Amino acid sequence: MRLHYHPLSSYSRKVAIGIGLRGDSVELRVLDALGGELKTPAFRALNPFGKMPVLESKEGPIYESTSILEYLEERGPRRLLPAGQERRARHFDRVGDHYLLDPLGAYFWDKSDAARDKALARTGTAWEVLGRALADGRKFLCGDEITLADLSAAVAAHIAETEEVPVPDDILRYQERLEAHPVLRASREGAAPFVEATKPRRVKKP
Ligand SMILES: N[C@@H](CCC(=O)N[C@@H](CS)C(=O)NCC(=O)O)C(=O)O
Repeated sequence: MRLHYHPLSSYSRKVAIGIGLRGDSVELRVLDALGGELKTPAFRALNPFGKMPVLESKEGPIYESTSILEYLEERGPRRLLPAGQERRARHFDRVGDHYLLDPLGAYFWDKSDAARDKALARTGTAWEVLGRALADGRKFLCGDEITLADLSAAVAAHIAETEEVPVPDDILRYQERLEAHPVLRASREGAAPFVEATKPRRVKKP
């Protein structure tokens, strides 16, 4: 299997982290995303929506980050959707995608006041929701192990930090617990040079 991804892309990072935690043998292929590869007919044949990541599997291309991870989990071993925790894990995965990664991803590229206001409002509520879910002292959203519930939040906390979007202290402590894991640390380190290099392209749109 081969994952077409980019170390800067938040949804790519979510899937690459999931694969790293699961220990799947998947070749990671870095797309020339900044050079326009997502718009090519060859890439559109893999994902008609032109978005990364995409997993090339023996059953054909699979896109949508959660669908890719569910595909891998269905084939075992169960690692990101532990028995008895599936509903909770899927719920926080949805919260993380819609209210953290999407608004932060938009603000990452478009530094308009509107994009910043939306990112602040959405992430502010999402951090409160996650804070309440962690308030019983659990290490991660589903307990002692990192699961699907935590992946978008982990990537989002890093993007919020790079884009100077406020993150509450309880979430910063959660982020520290997440990034103590070598797979999550490697994801941050892989993204960092691209975050820096793309800064001149990430400006307020006219
Ligand atoms: N819902 C999709 C979102 C994927 C997505 O938005 N990917 C971004 C990179 S993080 C992308 O490919 N953006 C390029 C574009 O929209 O042209 C998923 O979960 O995989």
